[in-house]
Amino acid sequence: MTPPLAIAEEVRAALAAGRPVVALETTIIAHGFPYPDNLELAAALEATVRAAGAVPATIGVADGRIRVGLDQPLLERFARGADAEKVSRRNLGAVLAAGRLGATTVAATMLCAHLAGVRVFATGGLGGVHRGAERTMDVSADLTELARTPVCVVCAGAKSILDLRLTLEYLETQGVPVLGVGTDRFPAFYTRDSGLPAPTRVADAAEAAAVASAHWSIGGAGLVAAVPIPEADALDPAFVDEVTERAIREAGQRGVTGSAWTPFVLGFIHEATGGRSVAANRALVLNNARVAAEIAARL
Ligand code: PSU
Ligand code: MN
Repeated sequence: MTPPLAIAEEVRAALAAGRPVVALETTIIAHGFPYPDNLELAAALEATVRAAGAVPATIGVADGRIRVGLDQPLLERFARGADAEKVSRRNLGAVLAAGRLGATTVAATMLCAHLAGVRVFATGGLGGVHRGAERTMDVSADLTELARTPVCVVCAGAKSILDLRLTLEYLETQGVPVLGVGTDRFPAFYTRDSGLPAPTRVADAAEAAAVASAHWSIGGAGLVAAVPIPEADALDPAFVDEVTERAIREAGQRGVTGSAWTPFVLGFIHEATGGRSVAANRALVLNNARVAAEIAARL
């Protein structure tokens, strides 16, 4: 059986010619940002990747196929996306078989990027080990995907809605390199420093690409290239902590668990902070797209 891949002509041509390609996910479009900001962001991300010399490949599932490179009508469907299902590795087959619309998470986007031959992927924040995971066993499939699929995920670290210390422990156990790009601190999405060290420091995109190549040469799988949010866009850590605590408490009181937990908490934070977290989120994703294009160009 071959996977039902539908690769856009521009992406196919770039891959065939060995030109740099950067994958982008659809969960942040469908569930991460409000409409129509999300549609504008999707276009801005693609433009940023192009400006940095790579071809964007936004990935999602529609009509029984994995779409690598989306046209405008399909981007619009994801952006309006109330009907888009959150797709990870576990339900990718089910969504394909039923022909439903699927917004791919980090895990599913990595899997699809790899099937298409794309090695670098830019996103906002990684999923991780949840607080209280020693009781709930809620560990994002993003982490196990990193352990099995050779794609470099460029992100701004992970949000402190997670247990970041355990997230780094888990990645270490799974043999996933975590690179701090231009930093020796592990970034925490809205803020530049989670209070934890980045396991490996690299100076820049070129050094990140060199580590990725070496890692893949020895049969390694995924890597995390963690890029701190630009200084000017970072939020105040005390403010982020306070809102995060409230968001988590609210999710607990409403009994939100499982795959619904992350979208609920992110949505709560966006509403509670007005435009501030959305603006920071937008800035960091765009920055990651640029760095991802630079890494892809060096590979
Ligand atoms: N973290 C964020 N923003 C996001 C996500 C995580 O800061 O948009 C999304 C990503 O698509 C990620 C998914 O892959 O949530 C993880 O969900 P879960 O925790 O259910 O594995
Ligand atoms: Mn989970």
